Amino acid sequence: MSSKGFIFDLDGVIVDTAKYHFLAWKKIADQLGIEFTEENNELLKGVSRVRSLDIILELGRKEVSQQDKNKWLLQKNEDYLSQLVDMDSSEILPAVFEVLQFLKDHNQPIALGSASKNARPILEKTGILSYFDAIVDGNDVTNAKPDPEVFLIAAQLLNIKPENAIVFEDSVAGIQAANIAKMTSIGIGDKTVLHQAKFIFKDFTKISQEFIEDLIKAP
Ligand code: B16
Ligand code: MG
Repeated sequence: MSSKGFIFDLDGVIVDTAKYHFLAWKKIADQLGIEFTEENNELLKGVSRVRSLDIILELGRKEVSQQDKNKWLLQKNEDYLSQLVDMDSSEILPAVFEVLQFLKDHNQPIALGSASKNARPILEKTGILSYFDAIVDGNDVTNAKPDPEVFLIAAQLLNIKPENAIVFEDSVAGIQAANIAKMTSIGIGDKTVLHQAKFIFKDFTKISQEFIEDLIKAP
């Protein structure tokens, strides 16, 4: 048995912040006169803030100056953060806390690997910051998923080999990043969307303790 490490994406895996991102982006899109639907919002999952704005502008076939982009990016983040003010542990997705606790009880190293620049305050507000031995977020990386940078840094900080890392991800780009890094990818969500993942579960309630034990024990 070689020592394993578990890397969690944040949005869509630990908490469902996609709905808050959507509301904030929708306000920007409305002001820009761009139609932006919940279906369009799928394109922004796991994608950086800067790239998200570019995708919305592409949807509306609009071009704006860099100065205006900076203004929209600031407004989006202020709006998003204002929605997180009252966030607490009730926002943690079902069975995530139990899995984190199970891993801690089995002395498994845990890291966060997220594109979000707001990851730390979210972990703090939901009361699970202390479960993480390493946090790698949008402030630490230069290349966005599917580039494996975020997960490779996380594995390095956990002091484990990439092939011994297990990644929980809800986005296609994140699954691809984990696969490129030769990590074990576990998709959380729709199996038709996340078909490139090694294992796929609708959510954490579908993951048994035996399954996690087997991951820990795998050679
Ligand atoms: P922020 P993840 C990603 O987080 C979100 O999925 C994505 O929708 C968001 O645009 C991105 O974080 C950046 O977030 O504006 O907070 O820096 O899924 O990689 O945890
Ligand atoms: Mg995600």
